[in-house]
Amino acid sequence: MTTFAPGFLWGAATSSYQIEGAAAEDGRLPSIWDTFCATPGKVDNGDTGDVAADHYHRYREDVGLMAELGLGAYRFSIAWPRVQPLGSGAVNQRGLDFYRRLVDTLLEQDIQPWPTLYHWDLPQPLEDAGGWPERDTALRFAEYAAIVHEALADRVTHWTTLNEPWCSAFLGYATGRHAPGRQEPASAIRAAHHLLLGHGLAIAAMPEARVGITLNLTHVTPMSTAEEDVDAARRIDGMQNRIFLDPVLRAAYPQDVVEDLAPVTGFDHVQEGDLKTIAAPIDFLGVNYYSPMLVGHGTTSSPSAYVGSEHVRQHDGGRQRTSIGWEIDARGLLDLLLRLERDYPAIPLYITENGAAFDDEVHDTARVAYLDGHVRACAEAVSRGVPLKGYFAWSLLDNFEWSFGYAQRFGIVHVDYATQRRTLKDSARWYADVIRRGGL
Ligand code: PNW
Repeated sequence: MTTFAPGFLWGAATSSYQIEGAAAEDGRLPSIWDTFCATPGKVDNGDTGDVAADHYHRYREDVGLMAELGLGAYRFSIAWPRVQPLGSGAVNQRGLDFYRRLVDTLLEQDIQPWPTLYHWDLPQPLEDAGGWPERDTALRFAEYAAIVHEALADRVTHWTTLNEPWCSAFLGYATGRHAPGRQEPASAIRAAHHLLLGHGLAIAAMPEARVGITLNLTHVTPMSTAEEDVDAARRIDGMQNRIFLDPVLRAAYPQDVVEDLAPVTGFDHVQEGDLKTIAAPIDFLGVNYYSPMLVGHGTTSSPSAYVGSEHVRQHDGGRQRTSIGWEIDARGLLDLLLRLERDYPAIPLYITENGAAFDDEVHDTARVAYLDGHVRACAEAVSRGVPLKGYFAWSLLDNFEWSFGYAQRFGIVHVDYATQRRTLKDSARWYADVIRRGGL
């Protein structure tokens, strides 16, 4: 049997726009995702988050499910456009009240609330003013963080500033696959910086909070030992992992990344003191891992998410894929965790997302196998000295999977969107068992 230390934290994760619905209720105004979904051709099937899993009205039932599974923690995100509908200025108490009710309901069940302040729902007026490529957005984010922190600091201990700034910056402003759907490579680099700056300023605005940031990191391997393939892997590692890890944990952008980006930007948007702000001490690093990357020299479909490294091609590793098309490789998670401990030692790590999209309604054997393999990789990492403190499955519920709409299902709990009926999948029962036994 593979067991984890008694304090190991077992959780599940969701995000506001993906589950809440109630898009126009209690004073919430549009975010960039409402606008994006309303733009024809952006989201499969024309799906939107207007109703989603209706969690805004069903949160009590959903917390009940969490209790049934024995979750120690629940990672969710707070919708900025509920709390500050215009992105600045007036605070909407009804929006804050929803999160107070949710947090209280979690605490009644002894489930630790793990809020994330930003999981991609930027208030539309801030995008109208230029969005993340503008420095002012970082200042607005810190103001919003202070508001939420003040409202919930008495009941929340662990705070996450951002979820996956890579997606916000590079899918939002380079490929345009995510909201706001812009295709401006140089803006994406500015967006990445202002997201990081927002993270640092938010920490300063939340005195005495235990804080972290969640990054979507991966293990990158070159196709061959040929110099140009090895260089391709270095570049992708730079643009996926180190461009966020180094500023946060080493107070500097990686020199090779700065050089690769020289044709795109001179980094003149970086002001004196920014890196010091960004490198404010954090208490944990959240790691979202789904799939590894095998890369080589070549060309990608343009526009690439890897700004400045367009001559890189992703290769097929020959492994099984989930329904969303991502290759399954738990070894990649182990390699990633070992690498983080080697290159960025001592920072406590949490897997804040890991999971798989499959179609099976309830008897989701493939998802059980995916989760089992990845939880085993976590155990192996811990046994090899990685300071991994917890694991959150993505996702508690089937939900709005961004540009794929409702077609891709990541939940361990099935949602029938016609009736909003929740049904535990086999993976949820398997997970409850893992939690109860403290291992596999
Ligand atoms: C993450 N990509 O998103 C998010 O944090 C979740 O909201 C999401 O549901 C989950 O992973 C599954 O997709 C990603 O294209 C979306 O590389 C897209 C990518 C990566 C992560």
